[in-house]
Amino acid sequence: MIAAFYSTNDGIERWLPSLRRVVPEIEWRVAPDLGDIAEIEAALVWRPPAGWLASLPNLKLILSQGAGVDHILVDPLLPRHVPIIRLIDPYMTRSMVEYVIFQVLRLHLKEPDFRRQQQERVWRQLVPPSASHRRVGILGLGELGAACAATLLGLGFQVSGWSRTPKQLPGVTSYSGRAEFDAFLADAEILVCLVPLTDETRGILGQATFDRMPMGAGLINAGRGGHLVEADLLAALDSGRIGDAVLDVFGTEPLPAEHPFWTHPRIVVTPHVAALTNPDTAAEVIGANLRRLAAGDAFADRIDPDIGY
Ligand code: NDP
Ligand code: OXD
Repeated sequence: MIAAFYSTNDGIERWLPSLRRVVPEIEWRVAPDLGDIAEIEAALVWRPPAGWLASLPNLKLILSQGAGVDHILVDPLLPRHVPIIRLIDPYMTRSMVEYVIFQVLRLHLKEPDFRRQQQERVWRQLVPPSASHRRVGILGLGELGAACAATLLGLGFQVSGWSRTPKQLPGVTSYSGRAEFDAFLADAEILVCLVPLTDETRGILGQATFDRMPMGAGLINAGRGGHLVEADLLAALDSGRIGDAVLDVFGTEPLPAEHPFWTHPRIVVTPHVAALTNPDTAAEVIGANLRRLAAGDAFADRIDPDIGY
């Protein structure tokens, strides 16, 4: 079988050793040197240009190099009949859990305040509540959000979550749908965004949301830059509605050098590293779906392009 590779992030050399180890039977062709495009049956992609997937006439499977698929669905010429597979990799899930726990603990333990105090040589003992009195809200209780929720619970936090469809996760107070959004937000002293970017969730981190959160709440956005209304965050930080924000994803990446987020005293910027794809472990998951394609079996982790994730 022949598969194509396209990435705005990685060269194929980062992937080939792992892909060859897992699925040695696959021949990989890297855009733009695709040879006879009629031979290509699968494509492993990150942010393919509009129309690129549609140009492959016998494409039978689209594999995302990341967990999110917004970079594929944004293509107006997407061949929507071709199955699209997101990446669920336990390694990535673990990475996201580590990132979220680290950032929640930083906010919970008032590390940003101590950092600011240190700059002013101020010795003031601020006392955080115990974890059992800290309410953490997770937007999105899917693969990543549910894993973060479970670990936060293990640390003793009060955890709630919001999803599109109702969930029953032991120990997690679960809300779903727009009707329950305000109730969810009222409890989110630290809000973690882990929803996919869809028409429904674009701009969800904006003034209307911030106004419904407890005064001085913390915000962690590890979803997508498109979730955040940047001007609304700056206003919410100015007013104290949001105390501190941790941003891993941005509308424009890399974040432009002149962007105000870089120097804002209440914003921590990380360069989209919360859960980086690891080709070594990702190849196992991707290879399994390529083998299903060869065998004519049903795929795992297929997304619904009509819902957007
Ligand atoms: P999943 O598809 O497993 O989970 C998505 C969750 O969001 C589900 O609980 C879903 O609800 C919920 N959701 C989706 N739409 C809505 C909506 N309109 N209203 C309420 N809830 C909604 O995704 P993952 O957990 O695997 O990944 C989440 C996102 O994390 C990715 O799409 C990507 O953008 C981001 N990500 C960021 C990384 C980084 O390094 N910063 C790395 C990896 C991912 P339901 O359960 O009802 O379907
Ligand atoms: C992903 C990401 O979606 O890294 O995997 O953002």
